[in-house]
Amino acid sequence: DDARARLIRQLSAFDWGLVRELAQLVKEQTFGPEIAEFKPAPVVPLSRPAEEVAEARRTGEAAVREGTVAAFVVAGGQGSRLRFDGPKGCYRIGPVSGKSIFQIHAERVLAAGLRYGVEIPLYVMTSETNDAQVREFFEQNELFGLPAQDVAFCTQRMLPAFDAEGRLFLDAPDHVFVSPDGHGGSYRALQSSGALDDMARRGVRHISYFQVDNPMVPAIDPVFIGEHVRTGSEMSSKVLKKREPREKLGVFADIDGALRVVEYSEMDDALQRKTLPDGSLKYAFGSIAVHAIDIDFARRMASADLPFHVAHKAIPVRGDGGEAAEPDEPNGFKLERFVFDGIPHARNPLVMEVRREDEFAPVKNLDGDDSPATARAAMMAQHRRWLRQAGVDVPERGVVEISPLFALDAEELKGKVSRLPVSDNLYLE
Ligand code: UD2
Repeated sequence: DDARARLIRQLSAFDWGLVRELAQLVKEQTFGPEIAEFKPAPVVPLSRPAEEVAEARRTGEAAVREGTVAAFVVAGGQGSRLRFDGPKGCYRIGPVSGKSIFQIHAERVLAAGLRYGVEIPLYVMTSETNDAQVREFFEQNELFGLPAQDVAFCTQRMLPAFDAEGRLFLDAPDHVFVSPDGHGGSYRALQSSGALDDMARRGVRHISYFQVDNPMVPAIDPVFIGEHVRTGSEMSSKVLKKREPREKLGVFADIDGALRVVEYSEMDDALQRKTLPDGSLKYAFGSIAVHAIDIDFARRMASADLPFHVAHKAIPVRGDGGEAAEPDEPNGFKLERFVFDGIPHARNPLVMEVRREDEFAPVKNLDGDDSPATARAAMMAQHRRWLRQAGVDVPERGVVEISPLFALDAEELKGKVSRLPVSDNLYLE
């Protein structure tokens, strides 16, 4: 009876209109990622005049100082590729300190607030799969020093997966398999949790959006915010030069005058490798999933009919013994919305280039590319560079880490450091 009650409770909470729609979508969907050649979107390049950058910085700093910017980290994903038992944000990435990714993000928000003399709120998106763990982690760590009124959580929606006939999966006798509805669910999560209202009350107008899996991302980037504000963009995005043509990053496209992201999985090999007459890569820039989003725009997107993307995945199913097991081969279809599908609806969407070595080292895989090892190496290389720029002689070997609470960038470090004792194991806080 208990099990039956549980199952009925879960089923009663489903939005059946949507479930039917999604089942239909799965039944009708055709696979074929191939998208025809398209025009790459214009990018605000790194190589613009210094005065332009300075002006953007001034505008952005003023916006932050006035309290119009909030930080928002999406952390509702399952991080299955990392095979880490827990929310990805709890992964201890600090090369010396062993700080978690969440701590690093939170300290960047705190440090930016101290720098600009304002309380910057941090909103964290979780999903049913990790919400309790994430909240508990923040509480255990005393919100990493952030005041309680400056930290808020919102939880994204879960959706069932379907087989090719549009049927649901049971992963327990009394439970239908569900998974998070994609980072595109963040608009709705911000709205339904009251986060957007809370932002409006505080005078926040722009959201600095980033993914939990990138420990190098500046939580608050005045230059980016400044470009976003001064161009009157409703949703802006950061890109960088791809490491190689097939790097798994979405590409910004100008399709019939509208800006949109073409996911890497939608482009075939030949298209990804396409070159221009001068031999350079046609789709040279990749999205690092960092956005500046206006709150009024987020509110609009929360009720917009953004598309669902269908992914063929291995769905855990209940075996004869009652235990759920993940099959070796994909057996079903998950549906997700993507945050960047908002971009074609935005006024003056802007795309800005940044340097990889300054802000992108994602933790996706257990080893190899985009793993904890490559992220730590990139973080240490950045901190060595900052130290050298500050006139400190740092050895190539050894472990180096600079806490966001000590310095957020090379400039700040320079101001604080005259002579430092340097050892093999350097940690500055
Ligand atoms: C994403 C982008 C890719 C590139 C790359 C940069 C997509 C489809 N692709 O690739 O173009 O920008 O990131 O690192 O987004 N998340 C949630 N809820 C969900 C699903 C994901 O919060 O329901 C979060 C998740 O915690 C993670 C992030 O979104 O921080 C990225 O998700 P992913 O690992 O599915 O995206 P990925 O690496 O394929």
